Amino acid sequence: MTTSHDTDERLIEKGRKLFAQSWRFTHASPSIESLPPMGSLEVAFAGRSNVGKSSLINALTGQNALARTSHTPGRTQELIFFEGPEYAPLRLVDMPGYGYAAAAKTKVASWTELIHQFLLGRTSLARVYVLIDARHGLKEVDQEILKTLDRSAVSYQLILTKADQIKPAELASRIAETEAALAKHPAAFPQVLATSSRSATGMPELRAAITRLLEERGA
Ligand SMILES: Nc1nc2c(ncn2[C@@H]2O[C@H](COP(=O)(O)OP(=O)(O)O)[C@@H](O)[C@H]2O)c(=O)[nH]1
Ligand SMILES: [Mg+2]
Repeated sequence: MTTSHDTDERLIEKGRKLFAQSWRFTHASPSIESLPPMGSLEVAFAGRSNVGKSSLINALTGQNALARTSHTPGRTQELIFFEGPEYAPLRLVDMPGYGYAAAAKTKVASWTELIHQFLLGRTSLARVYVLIDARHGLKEVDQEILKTLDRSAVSYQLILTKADQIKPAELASRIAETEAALAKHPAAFPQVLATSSRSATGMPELRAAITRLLEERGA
């Protein structure tokens, strides 16, 4: 008999193996015109500047220098593509951060346009993870992205980052509060994942979820 517990264990192990392979940088796009041709399924990571997108990609793949992490917010303003092993065609996309207050208005407008166009018009995009800082919770700028995702056909889920920075009780209430806010977004996964790139909390579960997605899409 196969139980859901067996399924979870199987996906965790398969996810571990998938992400233990070698991942590599393949492409950087500063504009919609320069995107790589669609091919493999894509999983994108969106969120405010400094929320931990690049760190999460590094933690997922166990490759600390894969995605560039920065102490200077607003640096990655391109869509950055990474590819995995041949047997599992999958791309990870590190998205430009939004909500960076110190940037020029015209620049912010063009980054915002790039983010929203990508989320709405990319049929190879299979899932978007929207990262939210566990210390701060959902902000107004995040709501704009959720609204765009509600209009797109993409499945999306929220991830709380930097869970190591707050106490367990505070994390539990942040999760509950964020899940409550998702009631207004029926297109989103109702559950929120809590992660830490520093302690690797939530990484096995996230790898398993991406592996499940690949299986569902027959990739
Ligand atoms: N404590 C802690 N710090 C983190 C974590 N993830 C990222 N950071 C830090 O947050 C800052 C921004 O991370 P980065 O991945 O560059 O964010 P991005 O702008 O969204 O790509 C860096 O100083 C990281 O070291 C985490 O899980 N825990
Ligand atoms: Mg980054």
